[in-house]
Amino acid sequence: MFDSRVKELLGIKYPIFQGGMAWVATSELAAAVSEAGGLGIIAAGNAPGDYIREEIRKLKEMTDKPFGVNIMLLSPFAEDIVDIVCDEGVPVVTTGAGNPGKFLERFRKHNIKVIPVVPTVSLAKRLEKQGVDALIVEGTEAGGHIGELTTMALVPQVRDAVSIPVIAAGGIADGRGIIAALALGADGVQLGTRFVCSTEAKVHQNYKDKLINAKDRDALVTGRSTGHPVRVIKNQFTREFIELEKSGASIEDLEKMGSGRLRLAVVEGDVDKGSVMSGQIAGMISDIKPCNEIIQQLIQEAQQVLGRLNDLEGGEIHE
Ligand code: TUI
Repeated sequence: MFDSRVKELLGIKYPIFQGGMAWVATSELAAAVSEAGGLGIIAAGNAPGDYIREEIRKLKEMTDKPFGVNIMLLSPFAEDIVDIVCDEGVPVVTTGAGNPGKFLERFRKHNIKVIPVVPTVSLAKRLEKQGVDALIVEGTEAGGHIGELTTMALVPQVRDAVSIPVIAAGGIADGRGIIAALALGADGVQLGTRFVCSTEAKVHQNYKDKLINAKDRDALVTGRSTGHPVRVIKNQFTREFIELEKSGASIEDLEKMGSGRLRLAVVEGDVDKGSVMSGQIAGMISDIKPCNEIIQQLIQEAQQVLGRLNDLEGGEIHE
């Protein structure tokens, strides 16, 4: 079903990545996804280097399968994390929230496969020229910090503009989404919100419940005026944040209000005052189960969808 390029590049069974979600994507979650045949990814988020070094070592105790570390480029510790991934022999690095150009030479020297998240065709082309191994092409349906374009519009445009493998992200939570991404020209997929609702995600139960109870229009975007739009589930915090945004508050005040909110929701379980980051597909998720069951179900569903499409008589679409 899947093209073999990503599997061969990374040595994984299925080209299914687990998104590098700050606070959520710990060594336990990443190890579980890698053990299940996908690519598990530890998120560095805004965490300091020593903590991430420990997480990498913990993951290596739990699995000997390939894994990745996501470097959030807005982090004050991003440079330290680059040192640490080079030091610890991490096989794959993904990056988010910026252009990783200045670090690429060092990753190459350490034989690290680099797969940046891109929200535009222009950044995709620039990074291909600079020698990255693949791209995660993330549409605005995703949770957390997002770009403008939808997965539907962005993936085929990047596909046409580059020849390296493309991993589609944003709005994918089941087998239908996987086949849709492949139809758009992707070689693999990345899922975030689906893996938050897994047994192994060390996320407060209140956060998981909030996602499971969410409906289609509950994920909205805050912070467009700050230049850092973030998709979250609406709650008391988003109402207060939007009110402050409308009142013409400074970017500094808005960023101060947002700081520490993700931890508050994920770790403390305060889903009223915290930031419950989520993709638009939260309304599709109705259960919490182990990562290996999630991945097996994704594969099974994708095969069923392919069968259904093949059964369309003569490949024609009927009225
Ligand atoms: O990074 C993410 N999602 C995130 S990061 C995060 S932590 C955070 N919290 C509040 C404010 C800001 C960050 C929560 N969720 N996804 C990957 C992603 N990368 N989405 C968009 C981008 C991106 C944006 C601009 C990648 C590159 C880029 O380049 C701009 C440039 O410099 O060319």
